[in-house]
Amino acid sequence: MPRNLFIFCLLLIANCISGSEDSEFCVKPDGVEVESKKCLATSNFSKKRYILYDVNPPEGFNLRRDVYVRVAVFVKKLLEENGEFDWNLVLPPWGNLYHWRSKNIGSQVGLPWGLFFDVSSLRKYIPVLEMYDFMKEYPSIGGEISLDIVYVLQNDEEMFKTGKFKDKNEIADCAKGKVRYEKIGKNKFTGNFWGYLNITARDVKCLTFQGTTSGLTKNLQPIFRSVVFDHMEIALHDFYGSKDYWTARRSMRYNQELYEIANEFRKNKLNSADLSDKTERPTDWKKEKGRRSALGGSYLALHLRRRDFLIGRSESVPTIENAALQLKKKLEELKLKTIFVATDAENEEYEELKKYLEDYIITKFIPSEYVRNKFKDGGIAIIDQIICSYARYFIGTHESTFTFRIQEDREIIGFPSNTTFNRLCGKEKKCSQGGKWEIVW
Ligand SMILES: Nc1nc2c(ncn2[C@@H]2O[C@H](COP(=O)(O)OP(=O)(O)OP(=O)(O)O)[C@@H](O)[C@H]2O)c(=O)[nH]1
Ligand SMILES: [Mg+2]
Repeated sequence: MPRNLFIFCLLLIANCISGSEDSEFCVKPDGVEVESKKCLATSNFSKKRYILYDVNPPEGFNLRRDVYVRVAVFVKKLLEENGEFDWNLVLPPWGNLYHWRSKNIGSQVGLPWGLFFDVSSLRKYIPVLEMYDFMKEYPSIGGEISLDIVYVLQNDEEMFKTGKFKDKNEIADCAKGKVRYEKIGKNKFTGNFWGYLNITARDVKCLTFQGTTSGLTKNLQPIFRSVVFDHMEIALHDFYGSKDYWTARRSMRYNQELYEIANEFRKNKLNSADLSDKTERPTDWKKEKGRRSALGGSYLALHLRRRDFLIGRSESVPTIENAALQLKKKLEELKLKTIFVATDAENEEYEELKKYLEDYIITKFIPSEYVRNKFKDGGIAIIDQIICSYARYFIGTHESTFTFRIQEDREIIGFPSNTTFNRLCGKEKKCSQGGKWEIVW
């Protein structure tokens, strides 16, 4: 055995035994059987385990935020029921999203969670770490990180054909053309690891999966220190709408600066402030309590989803003229004079709406160059959502996850639910309000 390799392995063993439990693992040098077994045995000294995940590339920002809740509840349960290991969730960087098309604001890939969310708040629910921190603390060889296994979740097409669903978790052949990993050597797969070229995996398996996230527990073998679940959107919520769901959701406070920008806008343009609006909240989400006494600023907020919704969901999306009629009726009923509009509409559509509502004050958030460059499309969307979440009354777009996230925030802030679960009606004969997912404390 080469002497330097022997010393390397000894050092690793020493690390595993004497190092803090936080960060060290034995790395198995490839091609050295005897030593690698020793190293593998000692790797059990460290209890730190990492869950990583990714989502189907076309999925939008707001569904991805929901997938986080599913995974966070999963990790919480692992910590409670599988306490032998220290489970950690690695936050997949944001980027390459279909809707994030603004130009001249710098790159919109590889964005850390801290840009949008308050990571210390997330940490009060489960241990999470940004990808760049994971890459610093996970062992690498020559700057390359080799993850233990990737499970690519895939639907059971048969169940979708028959409509008969039952729990399934089976290693299967990978669906043709859908897998973004390639074997390039013994124990080595490349692929789209959040855009990092220096990450590979030792193994990739496709998993026909139907069921909730907790069903994935059986795929976590003790020997795997790092497990990736790709297409995590396929795993369903364990307890959708339950207390666990809402606790995880409440931990998703936004980056403080985004609240400050939204508050500034509320104060200057909407005459809205927490004290008078009865929307004051503790800084620590864990101290927040259930209530239905929030009043909100004296404005109606509208989430007017257009663009792809005009094609994909034309039935449930009104014309601008019809939207204006619905809004007028509501403003009269509520005796409000001001509308805040969050929208992805073209400017002509926004101007058209203003034209139909000449007797009212209509405003939208226009980000400064600083805000655009720093927080990008995702941050601007969150600022819009925050402003909507503090309004006296909210009207959303049917089945938009962007709208759902606003509704959840309003439930957390403590509005009476009839001011929240409202939508613009489209051309449908019967305009149902859709699900009313009230908070559970
Ligand atoms: N700033 C801003 N952006 C918006 C608004 N509405 C939509 N967007 C953009 O469009 C994206 C919405 O896409 P998704 O997050 O997929 O939500 P959705 O398309 O409404 O819902 P799904 O049908 O479930 O995908 C956001 O992430 C924003 O980039 C809005 O009111 N304000
Ligand atoms: Mg979408």
